[in-house]
Amino acid sequence: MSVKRKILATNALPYANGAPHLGHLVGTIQGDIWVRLQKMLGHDCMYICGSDSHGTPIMIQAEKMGITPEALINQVRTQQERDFADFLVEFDNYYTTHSEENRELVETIFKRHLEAGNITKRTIRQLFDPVKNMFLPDRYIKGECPNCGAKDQYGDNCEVCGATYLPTDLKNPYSTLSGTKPVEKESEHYFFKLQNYDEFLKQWTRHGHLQEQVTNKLDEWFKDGLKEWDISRDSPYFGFSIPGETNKYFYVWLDAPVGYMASFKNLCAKRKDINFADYWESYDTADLIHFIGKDIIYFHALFWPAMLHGAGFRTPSQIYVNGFLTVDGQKMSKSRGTFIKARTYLDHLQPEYLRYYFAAKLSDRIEDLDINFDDFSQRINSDLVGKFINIASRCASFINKSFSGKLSAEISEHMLYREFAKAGAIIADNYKKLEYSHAIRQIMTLADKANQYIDEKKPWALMKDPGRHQEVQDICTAGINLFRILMIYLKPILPSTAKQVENFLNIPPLQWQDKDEPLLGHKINDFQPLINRIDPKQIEALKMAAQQDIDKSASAPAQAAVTPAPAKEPVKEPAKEHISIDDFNKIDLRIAKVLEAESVEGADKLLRLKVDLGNETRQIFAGIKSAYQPDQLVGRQVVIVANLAPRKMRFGVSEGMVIVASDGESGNLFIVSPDSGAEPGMKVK
Ligand code: B3M
Ligand code: ZN
Repeated sequence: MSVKRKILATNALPYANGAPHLGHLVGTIQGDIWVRLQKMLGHDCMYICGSDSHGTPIMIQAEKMGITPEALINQVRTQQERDFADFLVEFDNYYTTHSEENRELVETIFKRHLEAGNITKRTIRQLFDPVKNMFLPDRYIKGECPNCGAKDQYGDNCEVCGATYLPTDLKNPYSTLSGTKPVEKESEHYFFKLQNYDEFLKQWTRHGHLQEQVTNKLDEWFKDGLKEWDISRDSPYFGFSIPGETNKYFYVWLDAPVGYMASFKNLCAKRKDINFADYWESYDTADLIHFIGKDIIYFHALFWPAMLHGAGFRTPSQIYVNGFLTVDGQKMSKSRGTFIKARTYLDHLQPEYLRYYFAAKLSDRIEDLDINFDDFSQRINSDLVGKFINIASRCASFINKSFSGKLSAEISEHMLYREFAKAGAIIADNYKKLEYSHAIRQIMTLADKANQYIDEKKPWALMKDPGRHQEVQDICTAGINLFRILMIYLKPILPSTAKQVENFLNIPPLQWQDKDEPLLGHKINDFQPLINRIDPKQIEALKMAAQQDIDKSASAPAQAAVTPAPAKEPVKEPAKEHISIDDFNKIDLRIAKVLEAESVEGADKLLRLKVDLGNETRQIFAGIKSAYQPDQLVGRQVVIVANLAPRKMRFGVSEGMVIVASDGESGNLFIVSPDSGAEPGMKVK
């Protein structure tokens, strides 16, 4: 084995204002697989996390629930810990940023930067809610878009026309907390002079600590120039107060990453064999690895190394960035019915299914990861049950029944065994590089080979000939040993199945290097089915439960209501009435290009379309099957109503409507298309 390394890995700290959802699991599982691999290779690797417990949203959420922020963050932390553990994510410590360790570390870092002249103070003007008596973060201010006049737009950009602006530019602004008109008010803030680290960061970000895509993203930011960072907030705020100040707090994002250090410090107090300085004060003794989502690159790849370096701590060895989770090609969102809580999933499906599915799709690129439940079931049933587990179940029964559980004393298939064992180097390498999907592909190719081997040898046929029983034992011994190697390779992803296999094989916990020595002359236990097929009913039940969760929370003001399925009867022509131009302007008609079209099982009138809307794709269920073959539509441009409220149908969510001409009676339909030259996303008016 290579030299034993000390590694500290962290996962982004989820906010303590809500239950974990499937999106949180992409990073936690990605990190967990990586850490488990390192442990299996014999390295001394720890995985740290905790709740991000400060900030305005947590304060507001607690207020809404009528409890203290402390009570809220404790409650959520317990749930986070339980949910992650049940997804077999093994954190060595799950702590909180609202801790004494964190306060001390944040104060130390702040003081060192203050002394070094990296922090300045100046007065700024901000919007203030005179009723709530507090300054308003941008997300709590809404108003009319200064560009197009659309109502109820957030303080930073308009969802209707896409314009970006400052909250102070909004027309008729109001506080979403009290509904009153905010006033401008002055206050003194602390700023971290990030630009002092321009040279340092340009160097650091180009020295192999980041994925290439991240480095490129950062180059754009460097081009824009690094700016001072506002690190203070006024009271009322839930956070750490700034020493020497009254009513001023550190901004949550200042203390959040320090929470990694605090969580580790807390672990050091519990475990006497590790030492804080080895991991945070020197570059030679350990590696420091952060797993984060793509939305928090700025904080981790710019602010964080600057904060650490300037305060005399080491900078990270590596930051690994992952994309977002989408469900059936859609952003996870309550209004689309694609929001799934971690716990709701666990109520219906095994955690390892999701771990495997994520692994099968993860690479080191920062792409969004889509979960499509048909594909999900198909993957699990075909790979894990049909290929992998099948090897053991085909061989075990012979060994158990006819050879009293005893494996042969020698391996008859040296070549095949060596081939399997040799593949371990490249598979481990793919895990280390986060190319999990490559690793899975290699493992499944081997699984196919093992099944082919058994198919060719036909032990069930040989068993009928009493003179050939030794051969049967040898074939099944080889089969079980190939299975054992595959289990080693899958163990970082399937730790619970691995435990069952260790029981079945009657062996101590599998390590990576165990692949090199076959298990021979050894007594194994009875085989129990280890992974079950997914029944479509389980998926249905999960989807229903997720929808129920959404309905339950639908009373919350920020959620868009889910509109009911459309009436089946053709709509009768209403009496003609004039509408105003404003009425007409409410309808957002857009050019869209059909990317995919297919029939919908169980619906004789509908086609499912995937359309390109310029900067997004949408799914639309259109009642045009009587007039069009799916293939006729692909590539065609159509006109759609782009701002129709999403409709949840039995088959999925429809996010728009295709405009057709029809006489209303004959059933003849004619899609309305633009002249050539039009582009997807163009407005139709
Ligand atoms: N809580 C945002 C997030 O959950 C933030 C991460 C902090 S990591 C130090 O993605
Ligand atoms: Zn606008």
